Amino acid sequence: MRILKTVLIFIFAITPWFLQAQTLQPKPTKAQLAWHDMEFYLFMHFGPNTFTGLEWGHGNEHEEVFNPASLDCEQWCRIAKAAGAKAIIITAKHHDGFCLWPSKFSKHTVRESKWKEGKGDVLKELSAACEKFGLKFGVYISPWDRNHPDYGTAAYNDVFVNMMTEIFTNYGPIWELWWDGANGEGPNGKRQVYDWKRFEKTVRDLSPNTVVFSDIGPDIRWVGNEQGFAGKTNWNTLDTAGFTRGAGSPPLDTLNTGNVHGKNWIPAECDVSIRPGWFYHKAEDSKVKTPEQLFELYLKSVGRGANLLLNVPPDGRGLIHENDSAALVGFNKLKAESFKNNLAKGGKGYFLRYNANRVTRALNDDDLSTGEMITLNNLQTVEIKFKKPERINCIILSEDLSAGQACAGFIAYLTNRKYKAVTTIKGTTIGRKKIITFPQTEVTSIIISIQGQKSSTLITEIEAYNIDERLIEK
Ligand code: FUL
Repeated sequence: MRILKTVLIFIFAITPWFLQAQTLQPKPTKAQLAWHDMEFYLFMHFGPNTFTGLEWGHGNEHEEVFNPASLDCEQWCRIAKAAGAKAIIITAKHHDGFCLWPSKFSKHTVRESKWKEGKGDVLKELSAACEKFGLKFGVYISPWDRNHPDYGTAAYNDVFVNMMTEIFTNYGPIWELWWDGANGEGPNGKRQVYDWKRFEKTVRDLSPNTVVFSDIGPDIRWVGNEQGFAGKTNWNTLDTAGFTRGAGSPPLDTLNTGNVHGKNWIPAECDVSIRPGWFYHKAEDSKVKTPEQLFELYLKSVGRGANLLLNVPPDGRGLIHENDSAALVGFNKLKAESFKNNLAKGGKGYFLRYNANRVTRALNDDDLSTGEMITLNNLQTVEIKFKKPERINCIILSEDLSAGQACAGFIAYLTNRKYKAVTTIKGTTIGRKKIITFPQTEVTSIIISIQGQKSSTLITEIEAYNIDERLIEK
């Protein structure tokens, strides 16, 4: 026994630190890994505020105000598809407490409204439409409730658990659940002490594959701002010990960048609205973000290894406004045109493993499950060698995350025919996707060198593009 112990200690002592780190690194669950591939999806804020012009309803709005006479969830889904989005997350209940489904645990719901004579159910219509259109369905439910008479007492925790149970039972599968951290006063002036442990257990028991978002996860974290950008350094790992949801969450810049040695895998999601407000307001019809602005958001979220949750609030008719749909379609077109012609593919270039001086196909095969492992050593580089000089202004790198996030620093050398670096780009994390844009340069090769890492980096894909100069990140 003692000999075995000595041998184990010896093996541990001679194991390089990066391999030790590798075994200890937090890794994504299967559901989280699949979440990373979702990239871009829509948020929909919808409820009494859509009709009253408020952002935070008081909770005492008459149910009759909610009357989306032409509601058409299939129109929402058609537009989501045309935008290139992969899911829709809806505010089933915002802070005003109004439920978009006829909950048995509230008297402030669609059932009390005049819409469809009280027989309507937005969650039913939207979950069915999402299924029909091949979109994933997610639900935002605010624990803060400015209407419910039990809010501020222990009984409200039962109400909240019961409401979630209704949602998971009647409208599942729920792909993502969104918990807002806000905790204000209820109708009786009291604040609620949320039983988060119980809430989490309820979701895990009812639907273990649902990914749960909040300021600090457990599965997905808030990115620390509502402008839609992740940190240029963006770790998928976060320390949550000692922090709570809402006011007690980690500092905003920590949420923005994550913690390099964070103990938990909790990647960032960027929530941002296509309009100034979260809910639809007629006065904002002329303030919808342009396709170019949406493209910039894409670069600053998905292009920094996070996901983009773009809010597109339906209007009082129950439809997505024409201005919003035009912007979304325009954005998708810009994206498709920008990334149509990967210059690292199609015989235009080939990849070399520099130190091994061999050609590899793993980096331009559109297959994120194949790649090249790079250990920390300046000679360990990969190179795209173009057959003739190419003009480029955008590179995309991808890293395999299944064993954790490794790369902490990289350099891309863009060189000319004489292997002189004409442009040198330094970066930190790569993560699921790193989109780097720069002024157009004519290059003969791109050499990627890893400068720092937590464990060996498995690069899975390198792409090179020449996008419209106006779209380059400012
Ligand atoms: C915040 C809320 O207070 C806003 O109304 C909105 O729902 C946003 C997504 O989250 O915490």
